[in-house]
Amino acid sequence: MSASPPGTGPRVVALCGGVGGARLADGLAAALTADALTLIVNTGDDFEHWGLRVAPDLDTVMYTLAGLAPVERGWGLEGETFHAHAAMARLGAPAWFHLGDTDLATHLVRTEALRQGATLSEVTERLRRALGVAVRLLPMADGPRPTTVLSEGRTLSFQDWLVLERGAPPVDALRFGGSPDPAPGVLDALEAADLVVLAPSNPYVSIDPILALSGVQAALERRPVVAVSPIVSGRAVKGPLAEMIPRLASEPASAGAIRRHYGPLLDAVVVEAGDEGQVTDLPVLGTRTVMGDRSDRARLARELLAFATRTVCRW
Ligand code: FO1
Repeated sequence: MSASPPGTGPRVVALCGGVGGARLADGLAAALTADALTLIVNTGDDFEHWGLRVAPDLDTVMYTLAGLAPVERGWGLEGETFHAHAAMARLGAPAWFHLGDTDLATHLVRTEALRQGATLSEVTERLRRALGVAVRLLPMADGPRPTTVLSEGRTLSFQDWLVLERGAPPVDALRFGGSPDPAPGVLDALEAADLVVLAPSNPYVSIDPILALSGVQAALERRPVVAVSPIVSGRAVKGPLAEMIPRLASEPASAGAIRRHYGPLLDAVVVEAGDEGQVTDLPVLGTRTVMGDRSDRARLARELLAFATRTVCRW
């Protein structure tokens, strides 16, 4: 059943975080009109650094859609300089996390707006408009929901685990702190969606924090949901996911493990060409899922939308 009134076109919501999620979001933004797409972004990675509120996944998605993200490095801005970082290090400030000179402006504006009483949703709206991003970008929640990693008896904050300790400590379990409501617009967007896309982000640390918010899973159960596997031929495109799966799911990393992770939420799956045989119980599209430039991201998004139309959506 379609949630869109006849003639209005499909409404798509994508859940995302990290580089893979940002790149698919960029492709969807190219393939759909701006009012047809809503992005719901993980904020479990958010933390305070140098007294500033940093929201890595929101910024990665925002910079990618603004065409400002670097091609190689998975975070920050293209052509960035790090003079302020060097100056901070000289003064003895922690230097393990790099805030670039231009990126700093985002954190300063966000921190000041929050200090003056704005919500994260409000300041995100302001930032994305200022950077010319036409698509609606929603933080998953306005209130704090920090992800922590349990590893061999230690509890690590997310960025300590991923950046300071380079994702090396084995992950025994993850905890999502706080109990904020989903941000304004999140549940409404999901209820109105003709299709929900789970981007090729790390399911444990990027998508699960969104799914665990009150009402999100129930809303998804009523909508067609397609996931894009972040595991390609048994390996993660980026980050520590391939090492996390055997430890957390007791099976080798594979597109099949991703499908099983999401369980009954999924209606269809997109995997790397050659990995199709790993998913046997749902419609599968095998294609090139490792995204390069913007036209390649749009190509994957168009293929995903056509596949969803053929298999799980009627619009
Ligand atoms: N990741 C790193 O590995 N090292 C960094 O110094 C670093 C700085 C950074 C600054 C701003 C930002 O938005 C992201 C940044 N990231 C950095 C990436 C980020 O910590 C993670 O990739 C995400 O949290 C995972 O989705």
